[in-house]
Amino acid sequence: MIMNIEQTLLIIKPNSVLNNVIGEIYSRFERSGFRIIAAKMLFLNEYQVKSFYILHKGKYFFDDLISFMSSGPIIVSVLECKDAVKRNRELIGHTDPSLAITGTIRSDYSDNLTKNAVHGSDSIRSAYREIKFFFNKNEIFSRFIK
Ligand code: 3AN
Repeated sequence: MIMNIEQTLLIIKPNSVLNNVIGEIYSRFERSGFRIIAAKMLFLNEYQVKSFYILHKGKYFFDDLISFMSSGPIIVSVLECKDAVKRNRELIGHTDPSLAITGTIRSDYSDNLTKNAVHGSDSIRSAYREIKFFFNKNEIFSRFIK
């Protein structure tokens, strides 16, 4: 096994699907050396979104987040490369698009703080849980990890 190769979850959120920038977002990852090793389009119901975002339950933005994420189709993907978790977060940028560095995905494609274009796993542990939440092992096609 090659060291430091990681897998992480990317969600292209409903506003990005609506704004027709799925390909542009994928291109940024491909150009940066990520491989897309799993992908599907889903339209989650509130129950499913709540269970994905369970750790945010009780926060003031929880209800808005749930209704937004269940408002339209999303794309869920597994991305793979060296240090994928950290590099995914770097390309995505700050949660609040007004604080995101110019050239990051959230700076370029967010509509506001809730509709902030994409989600990326925030740690190796979250990536493991989030990938498992959406994908079976036989739906993931690693180029590196057996
Ligand atoms: P990130 O996605 O950068 O890891 P989290 O996990 O803290 O951020 O938040 C999950 C999602 O909840 C964000 N992507 C955003 O859509 C929404 N969110 C986070 N913080 C706020 C906030 N202060 N106000 C409104 N929505 C928020």
